[in-house]
Amino acid sequence: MQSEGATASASATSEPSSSANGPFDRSSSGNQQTQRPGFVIQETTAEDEAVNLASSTLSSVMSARTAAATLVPDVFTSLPLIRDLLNTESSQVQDQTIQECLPFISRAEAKIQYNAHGVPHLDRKRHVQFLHKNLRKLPAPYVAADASRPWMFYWVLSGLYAMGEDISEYQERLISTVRPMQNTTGGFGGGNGQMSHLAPTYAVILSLAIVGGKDAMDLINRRAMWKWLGALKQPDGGFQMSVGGEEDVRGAYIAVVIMTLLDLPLSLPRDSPAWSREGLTLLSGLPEWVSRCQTFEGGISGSPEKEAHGAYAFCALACLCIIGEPHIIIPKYLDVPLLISWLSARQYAPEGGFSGRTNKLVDGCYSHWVGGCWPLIEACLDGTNPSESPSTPKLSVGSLYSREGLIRYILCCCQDQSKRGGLRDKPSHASDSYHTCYVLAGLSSAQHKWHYNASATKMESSGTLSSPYQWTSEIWVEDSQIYDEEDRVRTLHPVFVIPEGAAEEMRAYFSSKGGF
Ligand code: FPP
Ligand code: K
Ligand code: ZN
Repeated sequence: MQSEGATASASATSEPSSSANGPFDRSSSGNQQTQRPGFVIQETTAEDEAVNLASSTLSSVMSARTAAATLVPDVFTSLPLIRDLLNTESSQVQDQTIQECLPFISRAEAKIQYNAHGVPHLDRKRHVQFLHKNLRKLPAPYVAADASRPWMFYWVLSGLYAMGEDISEYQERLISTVRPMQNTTGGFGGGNGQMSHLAPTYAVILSLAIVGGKDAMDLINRRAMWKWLGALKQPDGGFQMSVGGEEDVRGAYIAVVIMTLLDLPLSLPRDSPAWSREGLTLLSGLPEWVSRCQTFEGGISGSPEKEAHGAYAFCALACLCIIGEPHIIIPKYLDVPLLISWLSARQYAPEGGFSGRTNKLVDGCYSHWVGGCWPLIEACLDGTNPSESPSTPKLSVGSLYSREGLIRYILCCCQDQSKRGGLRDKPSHASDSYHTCYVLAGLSSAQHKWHYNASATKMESSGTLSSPYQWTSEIWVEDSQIYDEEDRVRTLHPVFVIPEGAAEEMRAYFSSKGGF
């Protein structure tokens, strides 16, 4: 078994660590821990640890000391209290990652201007510029990303929207770029002349929903899309990503995103490999197939019997939240306590960010892939709003993760501080539009609380797959907010990850059209 400090060790041994309240409990003191075989309890104080780790220069020692003493809670400035003694390649890169992040979180990074809570501003201006640049002429190495052109649009548009920008200037360009990528046999390829694949098709449809408008909607061939989804549907309930390609939980999520946004019929085309006399539909066996992807660890793998990964956890939960209501469908198909335990183990201290899987490293993009699971899980536990008294404050589980930890990781470690701008995986990595998009999506969900309102007016036109249109949000306010109000970003829909209202508009447009 590999070692990664308290958080990962706890999940690796499938037994809660001896830290009673987890790594984010500010009240616990390291000296109260009981020793377990194979682990050491750090005897040094949190402040000592911060100093040891940030001791490259005297000034950084001084600022780390101040930070640890007054501004930044110890949990974000010191090594995990429980250390697994087993030394492996994984434990070494984990230790290096802590070393890499600590100066950024503990106010020791000279380049950065921190507020009184030890948190820097969101550098909107540079991140906005960075995103715009990603839709201009790119340097030669980007030819390798040719099949990701629809993704570049999606990442840039959703990132710009989150930061409050007007994205209407891209509407025409998006339409003329993606039109030739559509195949007459249904769906979109990643570039001109490429075969249809669910991943770029998802990016195209979300991007079209973001820019909106009749021209954007009308370019989609819905009948061909429905036929193609039929060709991807498998007898075991899941979806292949492309005809003859891999079947995974991304496919399960993307297929239902397409069905609901385009308001497609759920009947199975006659030539689908899943067609049978029993009148099966595009949804038959799908939640059951997703259920088979939950692993012994509690997380979700790409397909049954594989390793659990955060990106797939989001796909599985969001897929279920399109098929049904969170509080009903999630517990029906997933072991919720086990999933919560695995999701909780994804957040590390002192870094504050999420990892994608057991014994791996924090990465800014998991701010969304893992962070975006929390609103869905919280809605599942919160249940429904009683329709009789919408004014009654609803009882809520509150937050199941450290929003503060995630926000610190994002604002301290994920921002490129140079002129380049953009957001990134971790300080040693360059910013890119993918990380910029998903780090901002994670920041947004940490700054807001989502409510699922089963009592809200249902979409009139069609009852099928109408569950995802009942979400509302409010800002999340802490007693002592660590970031400045100007650093709050806009909300993105918790299931579709596009501006609030955009999914509703696309769905309404196609519902009003009725059949093909
Ligand atoms: C491992 O990468 C990553 C995966 C196994 C899954 C990646 C999938 C997504 C990010 C998104 C899928 C969703 C949709 C809707 C297309 P790694 O080994 O480089 O990273 P790690 O060390 O953090 O696991
Ligand atoms: K990664
Ligand atoms: Zn990443």
